[in-house]
Amino acid sequence: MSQLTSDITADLEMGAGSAADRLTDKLAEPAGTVAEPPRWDVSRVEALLDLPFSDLIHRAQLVHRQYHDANAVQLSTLISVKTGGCPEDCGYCPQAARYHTSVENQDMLSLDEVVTTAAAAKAQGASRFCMGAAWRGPKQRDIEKMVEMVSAVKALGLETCATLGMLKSGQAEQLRQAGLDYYNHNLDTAPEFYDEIITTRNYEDRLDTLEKVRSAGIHVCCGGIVGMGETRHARAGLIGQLANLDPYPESVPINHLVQVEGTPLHGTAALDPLEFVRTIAAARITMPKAMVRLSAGRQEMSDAVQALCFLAGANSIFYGDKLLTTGNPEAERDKALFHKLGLRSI
Ligand code: SAM
Ligand code: DTB
Ligand code: SF4
Repeated sequence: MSQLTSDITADLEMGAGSAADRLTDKLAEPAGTVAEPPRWDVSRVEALLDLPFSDLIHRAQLVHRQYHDANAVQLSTLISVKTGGCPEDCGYCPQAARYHTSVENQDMLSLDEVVTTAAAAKAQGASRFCMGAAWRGPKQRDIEKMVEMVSAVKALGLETCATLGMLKSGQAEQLRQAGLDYYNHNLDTAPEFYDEIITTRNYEDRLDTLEKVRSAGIHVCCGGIVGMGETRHARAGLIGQLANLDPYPESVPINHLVQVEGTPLHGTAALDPLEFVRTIAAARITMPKAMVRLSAGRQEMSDAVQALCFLAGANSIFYGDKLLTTGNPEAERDKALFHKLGLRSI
């Protein structure tokens, strides 16, 4: 056990009140100036992930209850507005043109199709509607269509989110103008593992798009994928990168890799579900005010693992029977799960 882990464990053993105070001092104190070290260097996040499971979940619960209603979960529904044929080489993605998967390419949906789906999502209880496109980044004519979609979805009274790839100067402002509340752009994994997963865009490109989103006044939705064969150290690296964004993202999707036949990552050794739960807990502790979304991979998860994710601080899910191209639990299964756990949707 590392020194930091044993310090944290000792704190937790001192009792709930003092443990919370001391851990807040030790782990959650933000750095005030650029000259100071990052708030969450990898070893500090790794020390969290190394905690005994119950201590980690206890700590996550303390943070979660300090900032959120522990029984409320936000619902976002996804739609793929343009599917497949993507020029990028993300090793997990069924929409990359270069991999032979069963995804059928679909040109951009019409405004009507998007609005009808958004209205149905709202009627089912979703509060946010996220529009995704299989692009390296949008062209100007794509932005014009997205602007129409965003304003029409916003007019339904839903929060709007889009994930369209890398943005060029001025595009984020146009989306903001149309009423875009959130832009999703993931870091995906730790910097040192990144090149094994994607080569057609680099980490800096991603940070650059996040900066454009932030400067345009759009909320940042940024997370990653676990279960891609990364080490625990790399999971700590991803969480550290996210937590050290200044400010950290308002919304943090933690995806479990959905293994799709034909993609390079198909056949990756399965991740222990408790490691996934630990990653959620680390996201919660390091980004206390963020909405932490239990994202892709829920269809393959038992109710028990999902319940542990909520206990670890997840307070958002993708809702509706499809993610972008792969399956997600049916709304009825989620309603039954929420009922069983006494959760209410927001
Ligand atoms: N093309 C845009 C981009 O990549 O920036 C937006 C859409 S892309 C599909 C959005 C995110 O979905 C990716 O960054 C990745 O984190 C996630 N994703 C894609 N395929 C996945 C899979 N098989 N399992 C889990 N997450 C996945
Ligand atoms: C995110 O972090 N996860 C969502 C959303 N942002 C766009 C996408 C998950 C995609 C899973 C694979 C698929 O359905 O194609
Ligand atoms: Fe393209 Fe996005 Fe898939 Fe990467 S994750 S291949 S950029 S659709």
